[in-house]
Amino acid sequence: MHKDLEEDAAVAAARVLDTNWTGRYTVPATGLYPHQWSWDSAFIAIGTRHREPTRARAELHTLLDAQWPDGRVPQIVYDVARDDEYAPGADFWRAPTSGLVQPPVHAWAAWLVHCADPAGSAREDFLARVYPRLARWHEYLLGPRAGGVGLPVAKHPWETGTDNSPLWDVALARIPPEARTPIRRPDLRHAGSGERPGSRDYRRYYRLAEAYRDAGCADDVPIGFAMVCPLFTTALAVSELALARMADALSDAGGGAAHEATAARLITAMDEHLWDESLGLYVALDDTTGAQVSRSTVNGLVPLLLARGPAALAAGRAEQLLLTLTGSGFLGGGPFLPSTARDDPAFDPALYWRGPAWFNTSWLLLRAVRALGRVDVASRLLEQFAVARPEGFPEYVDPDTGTGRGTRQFSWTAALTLDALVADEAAVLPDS
Ligand code: 9WN
Repeated sequence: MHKDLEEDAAVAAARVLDTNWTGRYTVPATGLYPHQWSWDSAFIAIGTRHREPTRARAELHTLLDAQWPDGRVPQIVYDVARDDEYAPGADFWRAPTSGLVQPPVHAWAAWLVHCADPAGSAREDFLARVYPRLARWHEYLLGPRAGGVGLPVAKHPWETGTDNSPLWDVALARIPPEARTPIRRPDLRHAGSGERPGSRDYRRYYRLAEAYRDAGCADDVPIGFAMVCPLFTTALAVSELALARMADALSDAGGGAAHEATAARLITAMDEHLWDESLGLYVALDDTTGAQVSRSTVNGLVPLLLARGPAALAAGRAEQLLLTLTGSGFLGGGPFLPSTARDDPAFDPALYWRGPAWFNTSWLLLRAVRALGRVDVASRLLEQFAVARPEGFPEYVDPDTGTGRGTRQFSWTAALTLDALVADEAAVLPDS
């Protein structure tokens, strides 16, 4: 991209983030998502750290302030004054936060935020404040949330962050499409119905959320949905490696080695249970049946982040992932990285996580290939960030045309565009 255009895009991205900043956190989008979302705030902090590191730290503190006593970091922290603008809301959960969670990218984000401004971080005691909370968050995922093979399970599609990915179809089909709660869809005021999950999906989403809520959000009560996801697992492994860096920086004797050992255990289990040789990527595992879900999605490419390092994928896996990433199902079949492979039967270029190219997943893969020195693949992925600004920082884009889809002025699109353009880190986790 031309230098002036890059600067323009960075200035425009910063404007989106400023508009969506509430004073304590950043909403994902002012209309569609008027509260604080868990993994959004992590991605937002990753972009914000370049301009406003104090604000990036505040973003993470605000989220962690909502941590539950059992360690979980909630999917949504509600602005109760705006409860009628998004559903389900605080009234549904009968609590100021959702009882669900989202992928644990937070410790990784916190480490990147720290590295962007070590002096400011030290002044605020940032690492010492967030480290114990992040460690407790991971203990929750590795304790009450551990499934049969020891990897954390998502108990609702919303917890995966990739809500209507075909990875969840079989498990979701077991949930009756009937909920007691009347379903409101304020989301359809802000995005086309062909770009959002359908009403049958929503009835199941509500049914599952009701079951979880009515069980007191206890994890020892089966509710019919428990899925192990390669993206979620990778986020946790990278975040464990980030905790190891933090432990070392805080001179927590033994902490670094323990977190590295946890990351290694997660990666070994993922290699053993989630690899699909015929698809050439990682897939989901249904913890209820023990069956793999052999669908080709971007979630299964994300483990490429773990290609190298103190704990890394089994030999040969990274090379196979790169072939799949550049093959016809993904970047070899069109300009942008689809959420669901082009050759998967569910592929739909407009429908949410069933085809559109999202910016967080492209950023995850960008970071992975940059760390491997694959500038050729990195420049392909950067093409998506070049359309972010002209398309109004959309939530996702058509993977063939780059046309914006979903809502606009979307915070993580802006934040990760900023990061993709200005960050020059060639490592998944910088040293300090
Ligand atoms: C449910 C906020 C969130 C993202 C998710 C994305 C979408 C919500 C929804 O928006 O999910 O959490 O209503 O569709 O799938 O990844 O965190 O941006």
